[in-house]
Amino acid sequence: MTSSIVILTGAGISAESGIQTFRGADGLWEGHRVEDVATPEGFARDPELVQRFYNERRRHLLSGIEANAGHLALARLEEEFQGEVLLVTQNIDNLHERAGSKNIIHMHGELLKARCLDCDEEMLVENDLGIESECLRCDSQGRLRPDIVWFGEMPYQMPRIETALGNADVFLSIGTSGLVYPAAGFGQLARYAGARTIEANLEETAGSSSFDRCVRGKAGEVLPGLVDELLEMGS
Ligand code: BJW
Repeated sequence: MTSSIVILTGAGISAESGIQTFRGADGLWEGHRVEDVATPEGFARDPELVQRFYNERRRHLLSGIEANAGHLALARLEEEFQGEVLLVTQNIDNLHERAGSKNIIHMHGELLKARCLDCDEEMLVENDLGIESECLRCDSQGRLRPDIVWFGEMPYQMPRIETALGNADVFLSIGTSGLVYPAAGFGQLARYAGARTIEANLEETAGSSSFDRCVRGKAGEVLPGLVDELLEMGS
């Protein structure tokens, strides 16, 4: 009997909604050096460039992008499964929420949130951020940063994630290249702790060998069937 499922999602699950993945042809990094737009040092060097990068992505997300069949299948799993489903996403979009998932950890932060470098207040943001942006709590100007976990920073809620991985009966990894740690190590952690591990991806990844089963195909096409299987195992 399966009573606890932990799911990890990456950029691949949002690809069918029209959000670019990071690595690969036409990826989000193309035209940008990772060190310039995804590190605290890059932000300190050129905050305007970094704000522009995330402002464009925020506008794109709010421009009519919708959740796809993959997001909807995972929301159905959470709704209908008799046990615990924890969805850990590396994505900073809000498509899982829009599909109806509730028990979510955004381990790499959220595009629609900003954080104040002075008072650490976290706030919702739908408009562009810039050097004139003011903190709603302490009023300081130009001290808001996108609430994103950049390279060298600690991802959010790691103790909660590690506990869930240690207790999982099934670990399902979807649409992630398995190149960025600590998420890239979750499959192995869960497997050592006794979980059955499944990877769903278009292609083989750096982490494929640490999964008991690999399902190849687009998330929106393979997840509805995989969710049916998991629901049967849990009943
Ligand atoms: C589909 C599909 C479809 C496409 N259907 N599939 C040396 C060794 C080991 C580690 C390190 C090292 N040097 C430094 C590190 C640590 C570093 C790291 O991992 N670096 C590596 C690059 C080497 N990690 C960190 O710094 C992290 N912090 C940290 O480690 O803190 C210390 C710590 C210690 C101990 C415990 C815990 C912590 C922080 C990482 C922050 C990552 N941030 C980013 C950017 C911010 C978010 C944003 O701007 O959006 O997060 S980087 C970027 O990569 C983004 C993503 O969330 C992340 C993962 O990418 P993802 O999702 O896998 O996307 P892609 O594009 O790579 O892959 C897409 C996949 O989908 C592909 O496989 C496709 O095939 C597939 N696909 N269409 C199904 N339709």
